[in-house]
Amino acid sequence: MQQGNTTIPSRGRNVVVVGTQWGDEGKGKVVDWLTDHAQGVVRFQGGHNAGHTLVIKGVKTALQLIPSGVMRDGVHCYIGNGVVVDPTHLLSEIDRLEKIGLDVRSRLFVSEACPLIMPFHVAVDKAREAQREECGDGKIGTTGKGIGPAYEDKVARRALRVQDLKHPDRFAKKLRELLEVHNATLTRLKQPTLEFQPIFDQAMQVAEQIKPMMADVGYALHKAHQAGAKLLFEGAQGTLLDIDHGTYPFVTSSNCVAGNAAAGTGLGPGMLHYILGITKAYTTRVGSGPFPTELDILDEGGVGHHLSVVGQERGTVTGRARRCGWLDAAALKRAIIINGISGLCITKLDVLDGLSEIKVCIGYKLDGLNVDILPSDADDVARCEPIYETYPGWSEKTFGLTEWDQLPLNARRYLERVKELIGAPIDMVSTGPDRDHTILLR
Ligand code: 2SA
Ligand code: MG
Repeated sequence: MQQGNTTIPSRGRNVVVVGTQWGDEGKGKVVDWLTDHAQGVVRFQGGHNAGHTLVIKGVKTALQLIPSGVMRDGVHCYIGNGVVVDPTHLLSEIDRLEKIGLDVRSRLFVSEACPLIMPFHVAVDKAREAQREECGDGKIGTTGKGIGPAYEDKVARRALRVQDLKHPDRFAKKLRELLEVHNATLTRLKQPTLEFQPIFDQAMQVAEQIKPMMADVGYALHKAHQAGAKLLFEGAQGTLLDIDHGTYPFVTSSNCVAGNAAAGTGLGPGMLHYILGITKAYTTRVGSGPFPTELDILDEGGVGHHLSVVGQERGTVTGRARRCGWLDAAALKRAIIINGISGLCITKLDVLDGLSEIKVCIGYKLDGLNVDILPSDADDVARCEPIYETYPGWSEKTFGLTEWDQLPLNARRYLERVKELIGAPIDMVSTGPDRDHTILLR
């Protein structure tokens, strides 16, 4: 993968970009940067719960469902079968992008096999969260977009899919069945039920606009690859939110790990040549669940507050304040193994500017024992006490730097140590939100 006259080393040409933490690592910016030399960008999981923020020439754009490649003229954008699609949201996101002058419809390809998110999924998602809170079980802190209930229908083999939008009779039959299931849940949760007709009418209305974008995405990717296209697979959320490998049940409902770039698109795993892990120079988490290195973001003058304010750590979709803490190398180690990371991009290094000292968690004390990797059981993670290494910080500004040699000595030492601790190469460093605020290391 090339950028300017520099090159990201890869054994082949297709790159998978995944978050190695709890999401919001800055994947959107990196995908946009890499897209300079890609012909296709592909989403393979999640839905419009994702919030990928891009800053181009000082102008900020947040994407939720549409691949970040849309910001580059002529780049093809694919929504793979692993993504859950809210058709009404899809059209509103397209409209928003068209308003800023982008041509979207002619280069967006939506897999016919994507499960649809319908209004009752949103209602059930929200009602369940309210119930969890009421029962004192603690909310998961979902984005309230209906993601979990939509994936439940997929796994239960009853989901409405994008292809059903082409067949009104089939759509109506499946919709009635689904409404029965979800209205029963809503009734049990003491929430109003939903009616068939408005949902059906709305779906048929959006269907007309979505039909021209429907595609056999797996085959289209295969043909693009055969024709020499470089493809970028854009992960959403992060490894520690993965339905299988994350801090279950405080996770999202899809596989966020690199392996799903194949199953979630219909291209074989041998076509995934380079796995780029995106890691923020500290850690954030939005929503509930254990977070060993968490700091108090409300303690003014404290490091947590610094990270939250300087890093502008708020949910892109929900506006929620993100929880903040030190970098956790023991959690990263897990992410590197699961994803088979080829190289890392460390983002938001500039947020650490001005801190007198910087800590990294290198393992945990768990029930009196030393542990060197994030445990898989969330209850164990909640009992983990981080073991830290402490390094001197730097007072110089790293914001916007583009060369390794321009970084303060302590920043370089910090990155070298992180590399050693996690056992994966750092191939890129991002020093600000803009495309150009990027250092390439190899
Ligand atoms: P869901 O809605 O079922 O996927 O929520 C389940 C958990 O997954 C977390 N999650 C996220 N975490 C970080 N970033 C996400 N995207 C938005 C962003 C989130 C936002 O980029 O900021 O705006 O709040 C994202 N999407 C899902 C979620 O917090 C739950 O912990
Ligand atoms: Mg985000």
